[in-house]
Amino acid sequence: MSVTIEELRSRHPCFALGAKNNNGRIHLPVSPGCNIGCRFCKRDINDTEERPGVSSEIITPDEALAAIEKATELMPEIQVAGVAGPGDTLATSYALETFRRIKERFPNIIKCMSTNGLMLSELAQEVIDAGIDSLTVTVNAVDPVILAQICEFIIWHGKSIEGVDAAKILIENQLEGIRKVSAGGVTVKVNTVLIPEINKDHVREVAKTVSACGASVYNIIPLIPQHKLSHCTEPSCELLYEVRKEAEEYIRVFRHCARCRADAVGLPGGKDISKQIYLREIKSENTFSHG
Ligand code: CLF
Ligand code: SF4
Repeated sequence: MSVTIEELRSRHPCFALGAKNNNGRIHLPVSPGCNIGCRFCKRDINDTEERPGVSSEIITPDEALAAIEKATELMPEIQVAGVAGPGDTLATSYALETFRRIKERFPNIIKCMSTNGLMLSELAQEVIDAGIDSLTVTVNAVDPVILAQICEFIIWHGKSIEGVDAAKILIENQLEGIRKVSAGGVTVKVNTVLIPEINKDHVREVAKTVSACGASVYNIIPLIPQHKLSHCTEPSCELLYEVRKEAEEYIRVFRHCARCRADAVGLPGGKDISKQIYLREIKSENTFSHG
């Protein structure tokens, strides 16, 4: 049984819908590869896929369990174990394997996973069976023409697809996946990266659509302009306030996002003990879209 949204609100730092609840999370960087190409993300997907030797940047499921043990001893406020990258959690099998083992070994830890959702519809039952309590899906647009400006390509069953065709497949799988896992009792949060030049007038539509599919919490993350979207601007506080207000007509909005790294350990936006837990800092770019 997944934990209820009420319990998440009091124990999970990313589901505190009013004031912060001062609980912590450990991110387990077990997921190396990705299967889509977001234009704001600097990871070189093909390099990653062709060189599985990049494992020095990630940890194994065994190391993940040891990391939880150590982190919860050092910092009892840590209530949540999350996998948020550095790649996509459903592009490889490591995240689900890690969660199945956490379920056995640490039954009280909240299991949180975040994904781009490309594989979510196909793997929905496995996500439910792994005992995921909270799942975040990053949905940057529900209109393929808008999404094609944000996501360059997808790797779909071994085939690279680009543009609007890719965006259509991604949106279909995200929404169908959200429907299936929410029906299976998993609490779903949706993240949208707010890109003023591309999706600021579309946030309302995303909030309305994902809410109708079963998502219960929404998080709007300001773009960090980089890579192929370095010409775009970082949203102002006023714009962020406005779009949150629009989204709130349809879904509850989370406001304390700290745009965490995939190896963060501690309180989001507060004390971080990742250097005491992980020997190497992972060499990934900012994974803010994955929270
Ligand atoms: Fe991590 Fe994300 Fe789970 Fe939180 S982060 S996988 S839901 S435990 Fe939280 Fe960090 Fe924002 Fe994410 S503050 S980037 S929303
Ligand atoms: Fe993949 Fe996440 Fe980067 Fe997008 S932001 S390309 S989903 S790793």
